[in-house]
Amino acid sequence: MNDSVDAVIVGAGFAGMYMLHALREQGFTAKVFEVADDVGGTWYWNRYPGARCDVESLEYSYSFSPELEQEWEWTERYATQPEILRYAQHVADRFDLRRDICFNTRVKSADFDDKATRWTITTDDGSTAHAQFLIMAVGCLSSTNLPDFPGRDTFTGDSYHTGTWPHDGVDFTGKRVAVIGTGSSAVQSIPIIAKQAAHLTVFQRTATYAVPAHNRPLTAAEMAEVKTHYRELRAANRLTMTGYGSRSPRGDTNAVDSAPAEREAEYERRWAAGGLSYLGGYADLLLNKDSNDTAAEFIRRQIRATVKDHATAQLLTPTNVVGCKRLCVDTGYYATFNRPNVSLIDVSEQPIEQITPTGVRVDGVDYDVDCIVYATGFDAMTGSLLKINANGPEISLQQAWEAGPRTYLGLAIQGLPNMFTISGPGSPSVLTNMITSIEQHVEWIRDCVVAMRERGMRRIEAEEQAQDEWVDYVNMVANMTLFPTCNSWYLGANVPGKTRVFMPLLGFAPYEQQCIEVAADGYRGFAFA
Ligand code: N01
Repeated sequence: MNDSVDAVIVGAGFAGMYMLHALREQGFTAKVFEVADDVGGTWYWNRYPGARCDVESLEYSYSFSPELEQEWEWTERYATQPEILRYAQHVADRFDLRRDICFNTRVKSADFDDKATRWTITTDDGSTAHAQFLIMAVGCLSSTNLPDFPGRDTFTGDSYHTGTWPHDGVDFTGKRVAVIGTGSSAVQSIPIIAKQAAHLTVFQRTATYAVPAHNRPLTAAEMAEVKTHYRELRAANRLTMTGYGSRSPRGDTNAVDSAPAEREAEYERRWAAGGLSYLGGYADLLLNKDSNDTAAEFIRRQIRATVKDHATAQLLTPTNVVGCKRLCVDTGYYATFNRPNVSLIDVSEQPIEQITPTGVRVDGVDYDVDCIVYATGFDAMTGSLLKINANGPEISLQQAWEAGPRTYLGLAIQGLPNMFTISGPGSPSVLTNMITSIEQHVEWIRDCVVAMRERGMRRIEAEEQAQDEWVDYVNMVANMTLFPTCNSWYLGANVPGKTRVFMPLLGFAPYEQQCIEVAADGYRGFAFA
């Protein structure tokens, strides 16, 4: 492969793959570096039992190629990890992407040479590549968070993290298993692990809201219906706040203004339909605590009605704002705690004291197990970016983000010229259908570099004032909502020592419009040379 290209892309997940394709289509040369030995990003790594996407498969898929859309057959309402990985592999083959992807290669550092207007990218095997543009497609949830529990390395059994699961799978049959964490990864894996294990002990720091998936096979008729109207569906999704779910539109009235019986019927309807659209019942669910309480209380009642043991039900019942941590989508999560081989340990007041050679110690009590599953999430949105030692002419990424991430549009960072971040902090990314957000970013970056080429410009950098205003805007929007009220990974609160900043921007459709306007206004807020 040529070591000098127009663009180096870091990561071969859905963002990196489409970025490569989009640049190639415009006649640019590009090279992708990927740590894994295949494409897929998140869906390459997260192979834990029960892993599947909680955005419906007909929507969690690329829209850029109508042919791809028509030929790919999803089998279930929510696709499993293996099926999504097969889809990513199919895309790589179909668009002949692999010839420009260096697998098994980690980017260690990147240095911008202002005179030459190009980046030198150094990888872990010591080789270098040169590129005018550096495009970070590293994923928002790809740097695992493994808490530094005292004694963690002394455990003599097997340990796993849901985000780096063994490729051959794990058979828990007859084993005593600990799962630490109760976020989405745990909610999906716990019911399956519980069926295999001799005993499962779940260590919960914060109780979780989960709505039923009601997953099922897709019928030929519904596939045909969507495929006939795919363009309209994609366009309608891009007009939503989340980039998906237009088939189950968000209510435009406020929960506080609705009669209790009406609200109950609406929550029942959405609960029966299943999935994340539960939170779309009313316009103000994440704006008004009283409204949120009505939606939260409905779920709490479902938990109490499902879980037979009163004390366990109490422990499993969340008290925080529903949706301010990512809502989970489950298949039998709460009911799993009715099994005689499952116990729940509260670590909210007394944190995990120690991992011992034989298990987990909490409040002086030892829980001996054969395996520990860390379902403890990710250093989200910034973790993977900050692992790369990226140096602009005067400032490094680490310095620029010392007090938390700062970007312009979530796409660019002042001080790091000719570098773009796909679904970076300050853009809607993790609050949306990731593929919709990825496509929007890829297309914006593609159009931007095409415009630069047409105008004979080689250097682009976010202006400080535009970035400052953007950061203020992202914060202002977040502060209008209930999102900052709980310790979520959106705020970096799950990683000890991480600066507490609400990282994503709410609202896909208004954001896309802002990006369009910035471009139409001659890329307002960017300096060119
Ligand atoms: O991670 P999480 P995840 N001691 O951060 C607990 C996406 N995703 O991998 O809540 C004890 O949500 C932590 O406790 P607390 C989705 O966007 C999507 O499950 O911080 N416990 C929490 O319970 C999701 O939101 C899908 O108090 C500790 C858990 O570990 C995101 O990925 C599937 C602890 C971590 O939960 C991340 O989900 C899976 C400690 N020291 C994931 N540290 C679908 O599409 C952390 N915890 C369905």
